[in-house]
Order: sequence, then structure tokens, then C-alpha cells
Amino acid sequence: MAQFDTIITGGTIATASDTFDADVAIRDGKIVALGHDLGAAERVIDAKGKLVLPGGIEAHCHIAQESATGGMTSDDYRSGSISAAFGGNSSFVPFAAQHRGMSVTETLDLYDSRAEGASVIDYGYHLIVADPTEKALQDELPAAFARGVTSFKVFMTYDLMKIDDSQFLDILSVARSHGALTMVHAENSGIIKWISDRLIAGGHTAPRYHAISHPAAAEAEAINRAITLARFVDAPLLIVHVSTPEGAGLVAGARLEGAKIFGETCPQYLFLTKEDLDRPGMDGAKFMCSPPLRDTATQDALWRHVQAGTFSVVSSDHAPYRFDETGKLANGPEATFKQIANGMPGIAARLPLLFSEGVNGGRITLNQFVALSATNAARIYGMHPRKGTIAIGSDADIAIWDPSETRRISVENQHDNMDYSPFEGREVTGWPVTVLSRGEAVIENGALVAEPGRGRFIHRERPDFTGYPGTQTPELDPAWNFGAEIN
Ligand code: DUC
Ligand code: ZN
Ligand code: ZN
Repeated sequence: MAQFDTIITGGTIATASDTFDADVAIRDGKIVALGHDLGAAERVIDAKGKLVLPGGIEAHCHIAQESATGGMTSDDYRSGSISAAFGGNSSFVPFAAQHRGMSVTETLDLYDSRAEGASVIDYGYHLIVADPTEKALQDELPAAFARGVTSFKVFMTYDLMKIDDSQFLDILSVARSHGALTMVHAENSGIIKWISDRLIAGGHTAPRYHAISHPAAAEAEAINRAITLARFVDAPLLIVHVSTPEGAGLVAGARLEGAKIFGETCPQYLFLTKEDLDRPGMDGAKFMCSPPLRDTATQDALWRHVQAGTFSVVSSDHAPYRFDETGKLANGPEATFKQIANGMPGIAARLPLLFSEGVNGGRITLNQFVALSATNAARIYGMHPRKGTIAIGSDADIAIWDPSETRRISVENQHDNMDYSPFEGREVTGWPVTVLSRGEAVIENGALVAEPGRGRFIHRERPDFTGYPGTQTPELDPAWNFGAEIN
């Protein structure tokens, strides 16, 4: 019997810190040796001229998720995971969305039933908390943490999802005491409502007004408040989908001051602009997401923050709603911008776009690409070093990239359940050709070779913040005993 199950030979390995030529030996789903002339294997994958990278971790995507108003995403765990794998990902962490009236346990059970038997890659969930009852705070969030769901997301906007500041503090405090990471959709609800009401009353209902109704000020105010609340109780916080220089600047400033504040941005804010909302008819609806697309000056500023390390992750925010009556047009062809589902697909486009414009375009190094696409997510979401790196003992979650293959992104090569791609026609150089998950091929030379259901739930651990900005002294001592005498 051969010594190894698989050896990947002749490639160039890159991790978040190093780039080197070596072979990778895999046994029982794990990386067991790195080097040259490693020995015999059942299967040899020739990676000559290719890059051998940690498989991407898609840490922000909406899969088999219904919105608070009932709309369902077009991708389930089967199609979503297949699309993710074609895009160079070997694991993903969609959301399990609690809606008001649902318990946390019920929510997680529901998503287990949606994911089990369906995914081709490993998966976890971030828990969206929309109903932080006493029972949820006392018992259910700690139970979710023990169940391997170690990140919670909250919304500061959307009437049926948003929490108020004191509820936010409750969740941050519970997360802190268990070592969980809180994530936040930070936009000021009042500003958005105030402008939207006036726009609609004035007959300004087309998709383009979506961007006007979600100004940069709404994002900046909410990010500032979210960071202030997190710092007040010394809780780590990640701001998802940062779309403005103002918001990114607040994240960068807090990090410089030593707070455990993390930021995420998404390809749509780096590659698209609000001009796309002006497309004829309702076509602009395809480009509606929240926060909205901005302008080219914003793109440049956000790239600089990517380069400077403000953002720990670049995620797709894949929120797939088809351009038909099941999705964007559910409220008819005359729907106002308030009645159109927010979000766009991009789970398979994220890494090719980031690689092409980032690495081949000279904006970031290959090692930064690995950090932004896999390693940082693994660390801050409690999966490192099992996932997100190429090291002895880690899961053999590997994407083999052809750095010089040029493709055009099209809905046809995204493999999701969508009828459009917002990145349609865009040329990219660099393409993931083979993806392994725990040593098993999921994508091989551009073809799907894995069965739905092989993906496993990732029981995530406490996030690892080593090497990130350090602790601060909070104004409120987090060990403060609410029952005790206060001096
Ligand atoms: N927020 C997200 O994170 N995704 C889609 C829409 C939204 O508002
Ligand atoms: Zn959001
Ligand atoms: Zn999202």
C-alpha cells in the first residue's frame, strides 16, 4: 500500500506568510508532509506551473435563507456549495437566521436540516440574532457556542431584524464572556427611513434611488456607534460589508487604538459602482445590495484599505435573488426600491476577481490574497489551523490555481442557481482548476467530481485573535458584577 493517499507535486505553495516550491503529501484527509521526493501515493496531482493555495473560506454568504419578509435565496446548500467550490473555496460559513418568535435552537436545527446531505464542502453557520430574549441570552447563545457556532451577527437596520443599542450591548457582553465574535450590519435605520419616505412620496421609486437612500453617513454613523458599544464592553466586533472610506477609516482608527475591531469588504464595492443601478428598466435591481454600490473614488479608497490591512476578509456577500418573480421581481415589475430584495450573487466570482485585480494587478501580494481569502477567516471564525492554511496537521483543503488562465466571468460558469451575474463579461486572469476538501477532489480540472452531502459541519472553536490589535482598557470593567454594590 502506498504511503500517502495523494501527493500534489511540482507546484508553488503560498500561505499567508510564505511562498515556496514543495510537494504536499496527504493522508486521511490531512496534510502530513511538505517537501521533495516524499514517497509513493495512490494518486499524484501534477501542479507544475500552478499555485497550491489554502482553499478559500467564504465567510459571508446567504444560502437557503429566508428574509424576514419571506423571500428565499435561490441557492441551497447543494447549489451554493457547488458554486463556492468552482470559485476556489473548500469551506463556507453561511448564516442561520433567527427571526422573531423563533428560538435559537429551533433556528440551528432548521439550518442543520437544510445543510445535511446537501453540501459538497464543509460548512458552519454564523447565527443571526434578531430576537435576543432573556432565554436566548442566558442559555441559547452559550449553547450555540458549545455547538460550534462561535460567531453571532446582528442588524442595526431592517425593521424586522434590527436590535437596539441595549440589546446590542447584551449580545456583545454574552459573546465576550464566551469568546465569540459578533458581526454587525451597520447602517443607521432612521437616516435610511427618513430619506426613503421622502423619495417614495416624491415618486422616486426606481432602483437608482436605493443608493441615494443609503448614504455614506448612514454607514459611518452606525459603524461609529457599533465600535463605541463594542469597545465599551471590550468585545471583539467585525463590521461586515464595509462600503465607504468613512466606515473603513473608523475601523482602521479603532484598530490603531488597540481595539479588537475587524472589517470586511466585498468585491461588489471594489469592482462595481452605483452607475449600474441606472441600467434601463428594472435591470438596475440586479445591482441592488445593502449597503449600496458607491463610486470609483470609493473603490480606490477601499483598495487602499485592503492593502493596508484594515480588512481582515474580503467576502462575497452572496445573496442570490433571481431576476424573476421568485426574487428581485417578486413584487412585480413596478416595485419601488423599498420592495426589491437586497443582494447579489458572487460566491464563485469572489476569488477570481480578487486574484486577478489584486495579485495579477499588482495591488496585493499572493500572501495577502491567501490571508484575505482563507487564513484570516479561519482564525477569526475559530477554524485555524485546522482550516485556512497549508501546514502539517491541517485539513487538506487546497485550491490549485492556474495563475495565467484567462476567463470571462459569466452566469454560465458560476454554477449557482442564478439567472444573472453582476460581473458578467468581466475578464479575469487566474482561475482555480482543482479544489480538494479534506484530501478529496471536489473540483478536478474544472469539473465537479464530488457528491452533495460529503461536506461536514465544522464545529468551530473560540476565535483566535493572536497577532491582531491588542486589548484595551474598557471604560466598563467587563468583570463588573451587576448584582454587587457599586462604588
Ligand atoms: N445584508 C447582507 O449582509 N447581505 C444581503 C443584504 C443585506 O442587507
Ligand atoms: Zn448585511
Ligand atoms: Zn450578507
